[in-house]
Amino acid sequence: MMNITIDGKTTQVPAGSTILDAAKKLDIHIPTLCFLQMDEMKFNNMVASCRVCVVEVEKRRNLAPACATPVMDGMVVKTNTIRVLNSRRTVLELMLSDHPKDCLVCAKSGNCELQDLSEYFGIREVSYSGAMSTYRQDVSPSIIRDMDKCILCRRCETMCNNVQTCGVLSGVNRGFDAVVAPAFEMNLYDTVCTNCGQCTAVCPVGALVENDHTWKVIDAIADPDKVTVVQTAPAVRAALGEACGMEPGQSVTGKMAAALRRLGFDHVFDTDFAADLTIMEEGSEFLDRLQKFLDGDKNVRLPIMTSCCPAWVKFFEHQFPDLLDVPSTAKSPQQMFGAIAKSYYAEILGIPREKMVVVSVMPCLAKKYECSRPEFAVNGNPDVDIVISTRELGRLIKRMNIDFSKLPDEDFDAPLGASTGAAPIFGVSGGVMEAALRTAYELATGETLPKVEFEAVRTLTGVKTAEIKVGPHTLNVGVASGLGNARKLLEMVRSGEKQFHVIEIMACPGGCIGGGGQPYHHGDMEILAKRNQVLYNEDAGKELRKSHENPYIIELYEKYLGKPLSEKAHHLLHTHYFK
Ligand code: HC1
Ligand code: SF4
Repeated sequence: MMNITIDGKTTQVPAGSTILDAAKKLDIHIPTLCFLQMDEMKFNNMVASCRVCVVEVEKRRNLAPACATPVMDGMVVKTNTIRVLNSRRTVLELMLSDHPKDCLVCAKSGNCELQDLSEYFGIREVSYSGAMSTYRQDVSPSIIRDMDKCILCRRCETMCNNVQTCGVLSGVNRGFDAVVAPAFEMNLYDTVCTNCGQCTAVCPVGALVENDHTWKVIDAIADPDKVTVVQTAPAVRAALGEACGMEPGQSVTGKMAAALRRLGFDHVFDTDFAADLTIMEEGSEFLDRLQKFLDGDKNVRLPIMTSCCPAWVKFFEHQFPDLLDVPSTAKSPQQMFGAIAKSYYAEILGIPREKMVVVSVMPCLAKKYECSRPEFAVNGNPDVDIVISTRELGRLIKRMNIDFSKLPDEDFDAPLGASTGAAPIFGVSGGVMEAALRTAYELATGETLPKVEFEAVRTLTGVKTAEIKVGPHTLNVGVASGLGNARKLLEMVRSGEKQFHVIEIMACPGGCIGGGGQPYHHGDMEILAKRNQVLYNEDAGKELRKSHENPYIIELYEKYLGKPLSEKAHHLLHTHYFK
């Protein structure tokens, strides 16, 4: 152990700890900007590039960055001398001298860590002026890159390369021209970017933000010639409260339905309905493949892999093109919902699909890209027209003067708003697997499942494997969240190192609760754990907890689709992948 004294208070920390670690232990606040550490997802950005956290160390000539300076035994540190304060202020002013001052119209205003620090240090003017670096804006369906605002903290690079292993972003050029960009400074859309949005989740400023579509939603609602239908993803209800000023960990399902109605949507539905539908199709596809596999059919490969996460789909299309027959062909719940809304439900309403506008609220930025894929359209009319993130819905609610926390709890509309407990848990890593196992077990054995909870897939760990008994079969299941963890499982499949039967992958660490479009958690992993619990509670509170028991799903098959994997179900609910 190492002894250290900071601002007159002494403590002991293990060797290898930084001054910042020791200060945290002593409850002494040292401001940081580039630094961010999330051990649970193996994210560690310790580049010490911003110098906001400098401190004075006794007997050292230079100030030291607290985030990257290891504690030496007997170290004496001061965090608030005039030299330290002046240095931090100068560093911030230099940063601001090359930073746009358009905070009034910046997407990050109110959530910007640079803005917060400027306020914290009471900076009212910038003493330095001169040339400003300028860079073109890069707009992808999911993300806007505005590198004029980049402060070169490298958090996005750490996320994209170390956690997601996509390798899209890195520092290019030198000196004043230095920028974090894709190779050859290509546009994100032309790279192997998965649109996961995790880079936007860690960007401290407005350099990487979602492509905001809130005004498109307002225009659609205001158009008297359109019928607007909204669906909300499982994970949104676990975090929307945070975007509306409530404490983390509160379920706001009923308030969310009420808010969407107040916003003016004609039909307030739920992606959870389509999650139940996904289980019917994916579960049946799995049982079909398992039987053929056990019968020795050489054309069938296992494991089957879930296909609901569009960033994951894009990842395997780019990185594992030899395994395109492995994922389930089932569309994601978002896209199943759109396809059913614009066929089955448009027919119930007696309107052409072109008159309907389907809006999704998602915790995810890749869903914006997913709905734009050409295979998810009929004669150019997309199944899902507009996707907004949880953050954007929070903004809309505020913009429309809705006092969210005081709203009553309301139900979704029928028929596309009904769901079982299997659906909300889609939003947590392991949830789709658990939902699928509940239905696969009962369809395969014809028996009632003795216990619906599958604890083995319920932890927040990045990679989970388990053996699960389903009737006469013992299934090897794998669950990964975060694309780096997905890569590990995929490598095992590719090499044949382990025979899995089913694998669930979600691109974002922790699953959709940690999606790239969720309210910013600023590295606080407790918030993810609370969101997790909201969704498990929602499942436990439901009377029906297995997708095949959803009466409106049963009705949909009886009246429209026939049975799972029917020709009509294939046409509307399944897809294919591209190299
Ligand atoms: Fe997800 Fe899904 S769970 S992908 O993580 O399968 O975004 O919440 O909506 O489509 O249901 C996201 C969440 C979401 C789909 C479902
Ligand atoms: Fe990398 Fe995901 Fe950001 Fe694309 S969206 S650059 S894959 S972190």
